[in-house]
Amino acid sequence: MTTFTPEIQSTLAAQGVELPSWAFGNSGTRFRVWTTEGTPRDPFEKIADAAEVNRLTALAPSVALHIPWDKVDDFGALRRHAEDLGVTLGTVNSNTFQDEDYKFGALTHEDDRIRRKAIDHHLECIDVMDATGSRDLKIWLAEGSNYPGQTDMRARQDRLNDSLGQIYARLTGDQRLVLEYKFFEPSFYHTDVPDWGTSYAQVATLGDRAMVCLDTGHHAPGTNIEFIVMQLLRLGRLGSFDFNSRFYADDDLIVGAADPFQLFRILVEVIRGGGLNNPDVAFMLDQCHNVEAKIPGQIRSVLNVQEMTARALLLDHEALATAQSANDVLGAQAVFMDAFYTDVRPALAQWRESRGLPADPIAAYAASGYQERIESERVGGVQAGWGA
Ligand code: AOS
Ligand code: ZN
Ligand code: ZN
Repeated sequence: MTTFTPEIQSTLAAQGVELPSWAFGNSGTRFRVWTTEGTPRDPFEKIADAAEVNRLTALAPSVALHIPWDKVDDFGALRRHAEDLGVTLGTVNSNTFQDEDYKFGALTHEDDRIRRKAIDHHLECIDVMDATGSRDLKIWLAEGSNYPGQTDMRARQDRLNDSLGQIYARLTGDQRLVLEYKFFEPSFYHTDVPDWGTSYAQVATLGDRAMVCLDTGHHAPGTNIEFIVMQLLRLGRLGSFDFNSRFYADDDLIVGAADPFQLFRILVEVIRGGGLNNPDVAFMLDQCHNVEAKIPGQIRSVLNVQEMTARALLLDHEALATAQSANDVLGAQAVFMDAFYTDVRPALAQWRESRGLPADPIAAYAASGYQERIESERVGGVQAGWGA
């Protein structure tokens, strides 16, 4: 069986992956939102479910919020509730994609009234961050156009920059603005922040506390995502990951399910670039569990990240560097694949037990009675937010 050095063990022990509150709500596709028994009825119950994932894995110390989906009267109370359950409130995600006014844009809109409304929504999100103690404001924009000639793409970049500048100016202390990119959807001809280069160009003008968010599902098929990870780390602008996996589009499936090798390659570059357990690079999930059970789905997800991290930590960098500098193509590839093919699951199970955690967190969840309890207690759970 593989053994982990004390150094690898302490690196693994320090790992944390932020869970999205929306992963615990009902979700689906544009065709149907499926209901699941035991679905949380409010943000407090979403936090409780997220805390259960952390209790069984010690891997999920914080929960991301989405505003207004997670709007409550008293964010201080939500924060205390989270802390009582051993987790913290993390990234605050804004939402400018479900309001009639934003049909033709929000932070890029031509109409000053609508653009002002979108900026004010972000300022409100920063008020929430002040109350929750959150550091990051994550902005994903559903803006763009469907037809060539429909809009002035360049003027929209200028308005976007002005809007982001106004939002950034409201941040205080160690708060950050993190701008997510996505190459399509809901617009299909052009998207206002389609790629890492545009996100980087926008945030670089704002200041040091403006960063790029890389969602692994937001690239064209075949894109070398680990190259982007390497470049953003090199430039000091990789603020966060939205981890998930995809087969075709922005599928938001369990991270590491579609292409574990890609997750491994990304983690190799994260480690190479000093991004692992680096507070400047937040690891988050951005997933929806449409057909699988939600809490075990999140447990599976954080374990997948942990397993690929362990494999990436086993990469023999010395042997790799030797092969690389000798242009030993097959030798370098063999070293790389040796790490990828190492089955770390038995060693991780044993290590978990040595730390007082269940060897098999999914089995422990099934045996805990938590699912039965929430199914009997909660009736009328909420959607993740789509259409809510
Ligand atoms: C949308 O595609 C993005 O991934 C965003 O991060 C979004 O806010 C998230 O999926 C929640 O709906
Ligand atoms: Zn995302
Ligand atoms: Zn997405």
